Amino acid sequence: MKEVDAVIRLRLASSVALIDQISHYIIGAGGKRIRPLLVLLFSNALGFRGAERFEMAATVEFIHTATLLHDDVVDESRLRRGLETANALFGNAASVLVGDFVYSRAFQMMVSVNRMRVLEVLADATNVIAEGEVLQLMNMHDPDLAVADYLRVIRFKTAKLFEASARLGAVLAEASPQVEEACADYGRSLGTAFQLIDDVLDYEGSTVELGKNVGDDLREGKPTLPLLLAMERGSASERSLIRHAIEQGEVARLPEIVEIVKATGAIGATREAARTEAVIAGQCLDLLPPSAYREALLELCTRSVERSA
Ligand code: GRG
Repeated sequence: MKEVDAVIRLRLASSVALIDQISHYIIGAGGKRIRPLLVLLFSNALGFRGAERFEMAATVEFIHTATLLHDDVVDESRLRRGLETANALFGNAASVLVGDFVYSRAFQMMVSVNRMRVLEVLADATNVIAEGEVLQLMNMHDPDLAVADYLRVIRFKTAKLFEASARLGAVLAEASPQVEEACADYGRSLGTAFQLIDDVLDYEGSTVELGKNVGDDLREGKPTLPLLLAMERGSASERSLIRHAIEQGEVARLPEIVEIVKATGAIGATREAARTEAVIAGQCLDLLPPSAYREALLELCTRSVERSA
């Protein structure tokens, strides 16, 4: 991961001062670096030791960073990684444009490894992520959203980049199609579990630990699984309170809604759905040869669902 950080620093360079300032601001704020970790763990587990793995790991972190810069503008978020968001500090235009810089730099990096399959995987992934965000936009303020449609959004907007990261490890190692699919399946399930927990933490997490404001999803009228399940399980009056909050994007009664989401067992059920996905992810690892890397990938499944940040 130190090598990845070195590539990130090297590749962020731009002669345009504002690009340098904003890109270093968001990258320097840290983040868990899970997606690059997936590239490294899978390529190592499959015996690939070439320097291209560091370039690919940095590339997926750049794509992730670009999506965050864009997402915080779309969501009007004010806090990210414990700091003011780039849009809060530098404005929406600068955030979107520097996001475009980081995104297109990622494409320069993926070309540099000279493998058409890498380009294919990442071009497809970024396209699906964008589709996921548009789908989510269409679902805003809709309390009647079906659970299957919610799951489609999270597979697109979040799980797809996890899937691509895991798959890239296999592509670099020139693994068989069967092993490559198992790696991709792991990433898809882990990413789904990860987003389910992200949606739980928006109701029961702590702003300080998360480094972003809890309650943001409700403020935007985002119908996530904790709310959908709470409506299914709650009384008529609880259902109508949540419906109204989703329709209006109203947070005035957030504490009451958090109580309902917890008391109806909706948080527990969402966590359980995440655990199920994490178990499915773990089973995908059976096709990999035993190694410390495979063990780490298994541990990541547990950690991703038991996390509080
Ligand atoms: C630029 C390809 C492209 C698309 C733009 C706005 C947008 C379309 C996509 C946003 C997708 C998005 C932000 C999904 C949420 C993913 C998510 C769970 C983010 C938080 O990830 P963590 O917890 O963050 O790994 P850290 O801070 O640890 O890196």
